[in-house]
Amino acid sequence: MEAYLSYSQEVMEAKEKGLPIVALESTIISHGMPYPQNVQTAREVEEIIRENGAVPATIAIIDGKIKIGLSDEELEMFGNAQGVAKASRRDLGYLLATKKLGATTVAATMICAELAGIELFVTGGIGGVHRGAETTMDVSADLEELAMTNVAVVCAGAKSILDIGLTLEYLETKGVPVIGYGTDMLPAFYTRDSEFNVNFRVDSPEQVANMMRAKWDLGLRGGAVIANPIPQEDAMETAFINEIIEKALAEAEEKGIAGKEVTPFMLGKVKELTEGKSLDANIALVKNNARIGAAIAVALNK
Ligand code: PSU
Ligand code: MN
Repeated sequence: MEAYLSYSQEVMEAKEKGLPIVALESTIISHGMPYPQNVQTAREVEEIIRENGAVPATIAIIDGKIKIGLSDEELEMFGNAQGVAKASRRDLGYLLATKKLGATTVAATMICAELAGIELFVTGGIGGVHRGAETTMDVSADLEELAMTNVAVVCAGAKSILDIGLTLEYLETKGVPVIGYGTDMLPAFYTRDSEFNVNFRVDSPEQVANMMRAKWDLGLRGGAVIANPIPQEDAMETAFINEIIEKALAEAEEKGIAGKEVTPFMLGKVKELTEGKSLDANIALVKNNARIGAAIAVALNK
């Protein structure tokens, strides 16, 4: 297994010294944001993690290896490359064997983080149960991964391009705790609130760390969703963003977008319809998550 893993210098040293490490995904870089904001954001997020006492490990599939931590050149190449495959659980073997570029989703990043011994992962939004999933069966592999892989995921909640209620039901069935960081309400990515409550509210990094430790000490497999609301000043107006999401969903349906294309299509469409405002919100919330995630990684490391 170690033959497939390739650590950056920084992450290797952090492992040797037993420093807290935060995993970061790469689908957000290749499919979630346009170049060059993607690379710039990735760099800034890494820097925020360092400033908050942890070591960032951006994960991607490059040249037949699972890279745990990217060099600056690799990040630049990856963020600007054409035809990078979106890599979830099912894609890992193929992409490694064919030495193609792969951008790890939440599911694949969790798998790679666990292989590398990293317990905490920061991202923007997780995949979930899509609206209309009762007929399309479009349920993100992220949810299954949360059920079985021991990595805690800090995100800004579930986006309302998804069916948030069904996503919560699925997570409940699979025994995945949904934790509100400083909130009782599940945040909906662009907005601080949704119509749904979280399972548990926690107000400090130590509480999150203690909860994860207790779960894992018991041998209970799986991760947790740690939902951290977007900062007030960066949040979008609920009615405005919902209207845009409805439009984007209608267009996706009309065009017959399906499978792994759905989420990237929706993100791109929402950005277009908000004239870039959704991208600004996305960048702000990821940075906010990086701050909290680093603090949780530090607490988990104690
Ligand atoms: N949500 C976002 N930005 C993203 C994604 C989701 O706001 O970039 C990406 C993540 O990598 C997530 C993936 O794991 O989309 C989910 O894709 P799917 O729904 O096809 O499982
Ligand atoms: Mn899907």
